[in-house]
Amino acid sequence: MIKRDYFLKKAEENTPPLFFEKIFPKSEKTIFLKGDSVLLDLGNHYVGHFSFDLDVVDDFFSAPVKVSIRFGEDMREIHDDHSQYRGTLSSSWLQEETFVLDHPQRFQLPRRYSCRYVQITVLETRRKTYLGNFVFTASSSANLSRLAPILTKDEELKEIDRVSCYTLKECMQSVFEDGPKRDRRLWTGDLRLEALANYHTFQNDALVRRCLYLLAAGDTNELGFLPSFIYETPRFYNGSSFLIDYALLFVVTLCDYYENTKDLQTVRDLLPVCKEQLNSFYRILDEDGVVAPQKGWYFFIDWCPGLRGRTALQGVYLYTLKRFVRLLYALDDKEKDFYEKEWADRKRISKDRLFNEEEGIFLNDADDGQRSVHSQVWMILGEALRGDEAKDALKKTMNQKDVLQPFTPYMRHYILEAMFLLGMKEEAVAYMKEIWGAMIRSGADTFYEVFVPGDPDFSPYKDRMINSLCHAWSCTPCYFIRKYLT
Ligand code: RAM
Repeated sequence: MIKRDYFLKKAEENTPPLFFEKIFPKSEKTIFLKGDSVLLDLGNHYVGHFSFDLDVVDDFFSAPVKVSIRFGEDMREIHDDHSQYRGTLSSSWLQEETFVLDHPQRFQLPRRYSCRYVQITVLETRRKTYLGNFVFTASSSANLSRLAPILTKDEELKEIDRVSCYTLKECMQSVFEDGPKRDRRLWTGDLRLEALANYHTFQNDALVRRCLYLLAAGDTNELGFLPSFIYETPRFYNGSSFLIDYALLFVVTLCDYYENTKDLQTVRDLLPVCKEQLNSFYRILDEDGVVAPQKGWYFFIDWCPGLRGRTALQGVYLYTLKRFVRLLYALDDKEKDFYEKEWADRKRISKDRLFNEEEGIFLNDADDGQRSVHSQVWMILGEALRGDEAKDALKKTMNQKDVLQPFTPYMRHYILEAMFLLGMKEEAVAYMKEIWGAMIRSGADTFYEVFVPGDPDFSPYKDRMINSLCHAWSCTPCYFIRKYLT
């Protein structure tokens, strides 16, 4: 059997069952005339299908009934004027649909939605019209009974943990999705963080396994890197982005997976794919031993506008080597020494070439003299910088003017990871409260795709309406809290 078929078969075998929950929102209105509308509140964020009854009241419909239904992850999305949408992503992600219904019926909308609020507007009808028996059938592949109660006494952390777990649950469907509103698909960078949180919460190891096989089934690009996302419904299709940090994080995800499951078979199947990712990176080093710039969108790191990312990307490579060496030792793989030496050499070379001794931070011409938190964090995680020197570099850059700061909870996760690595527990707790706590204080039911304190309208896609308000990569406080703080 060719490799892709085998990987897809393994992915298929690990398809998770979905758990369903029915929500019956109360409606203050059931009889509608043209132009009437009602707002339903599900009481929390849910992902699933919506249905209702349409019926006559005192006379049969003399013409079809036209309804518009809008789903909002928060109330702003209910009030947004979609005609003003100017974002870079397709407006078809905006959750609003119009239907023309000919007869009385129970109507189930064909698509799945991600929302807390549902607004129904009758755009056209010539008779009194009944709309009622509203049901939202929510789905998730997270088994809530596996979630252990949390032991911390800190009420704010408890609340942050609750919303984190809930965010993860919403994104767990037939794959670990990035966001159930948008893009509703499996991305490697999101998967890595969801899988980490999952080991400490819902423990659906089969779902991680499925996602690893799905990504491994992808066709690599001309440099040998895996696609950063794939489509799986109704059939497998290769994603068209090849972000190098995400390709490396595939390797890290397998390392995490092994440490948490000890599933040797999956690791043996996917080890060659991992080696290919690292070897591909090695091939794109320049004469100084630093990753050479590539064509197009070749790294992600964060949605921070204008970010130069070669130092951070080099750090991701070091971090991946560190983790991979640990895995190879556990497997007693014959190439462990080779990768260990590469990690040691590359750390030294990276520090010599990219670190600015005078300022005590990573600052260099490879990134056009740009100062960023991102560079420090990834070099700390890769251990090119350690101990007090590492702490200083973080302190000199975090929350400093003229230094680029993270824009996504994804990048903020890696700040927390660096803080825990450096033993900065108190700072990490304060940071969780400052960022994730602030999202809750601003009314979040689930954690967001992007969060910039003081700038609620920021969007990497040039229009806030398209942002995802339930985004998997923001779910990891539950991982940190449960692993390090209880
Ligand atoms: C966005 C997605 C996803 C992320 C990529 C890089 O389109 O929301 O979460 O992994 O960008």
